[in-house]
Parts: sequence; C-alpha cells; structure tokens
Amino acid sequence: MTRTLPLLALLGTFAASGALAQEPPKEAAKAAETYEAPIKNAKGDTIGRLAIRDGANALVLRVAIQPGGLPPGWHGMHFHAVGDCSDPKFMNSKAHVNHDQSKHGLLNAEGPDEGDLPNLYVGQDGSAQAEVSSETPLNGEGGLKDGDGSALIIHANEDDHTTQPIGGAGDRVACGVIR
Ligand SMILES: [Cu+2]
Ligand SMILES: [Zn+2]
Repeated sequence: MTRTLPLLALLGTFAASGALAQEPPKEAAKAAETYEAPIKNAKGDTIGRLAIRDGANALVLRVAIQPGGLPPGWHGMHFHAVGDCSDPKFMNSKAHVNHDQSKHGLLNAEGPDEGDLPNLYVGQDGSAQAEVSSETPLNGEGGLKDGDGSALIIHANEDDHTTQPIGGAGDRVACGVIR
C-alpha cells in the first residue's frame, strides 16, 4: 500500500494543476448574493440577523440571535407570506408561504408547506446560531422576494412538524423582513 502513495500524490498534483489551468480567475467566479436583514422582537428591538443565499436547488438561511434575544429552548421557525413585521404580534406577516395548499409540517405526509423550516435551538444565554436550507427560492417565481415579500417568523414554542396549522408553535415572538 505505502509504495503506491508517491504515485497517488503525483497524480494528485497533476489533477490539481490541470484544474487550476481550466478554472476562470477567482474574480470571475461571482459569489452568490446574500440577503441580510435584522430580526426584531415584539418591542421592535433588534435581537439578531438573518442572512439568505439563494442557489439553483435550495436557499441557505443563517440565523444569528444575540445573547438575551430569546427564551432558551426550541422555537418553531417559518417563512410567512408577507414581508411586514410592523405589528407587535406579527400577524401582518399572515400565514406560512404556501402556494399549493400543502399541509403544514416537515414530518407531515401531506406536507410540507413552502414556509416550513427546522426548529431553532436557543441556548441558556438566549443566543442562537443556526444554518438551515429550504427548497423555497429567494428570487424568481414563487420566491420569498415576491410582490409583498415574506417574513422569517420565530415562534414561542417548538414546532412538532405535524399538526395543523403551525405544529403547536404558539405565539410569534420575532420577525425579520425579506423583501
Ligand atoms: Cu410561523
Ligand atoms: Zn407550515
């Protein structure tokens, strides 16, 4: 086995230089656009930030909640249909993004709807860092940045990913506008 290692290393070198020669310069490989927005609580205070990168097959959402931002534990997290976080209960954000009348829930056989996301875990200090993906696009047809935008809503309780309409996630406690 060990005698083949130098040859493998050599092949590796050739492969690497070949790839380098064919790739366009780094500047030309344009990084995906990142949409960023504050996440606010019911009092309108900023408690964190969201960042979304859109790709061909999925978007990737990052959520960062600062210490003291939310109560510790699991919290349901969804994309809601309207980009409006202006009222304290965040009801202006309407229901989940759902263009085809799917049932709610990542674990529901008749789901999920397009707003469904994994739960967010908030640590003992009230902070959270998470990265999740969604097949719902940010841009284009059926995307989060449609005419009235969308909102990232964080709920008081855990989403069970099964029951209607929101998996028992309870009140809306934080909101970030996506427009
Ligand atoms: Cu929700
Ligand atoms: Zn849902």
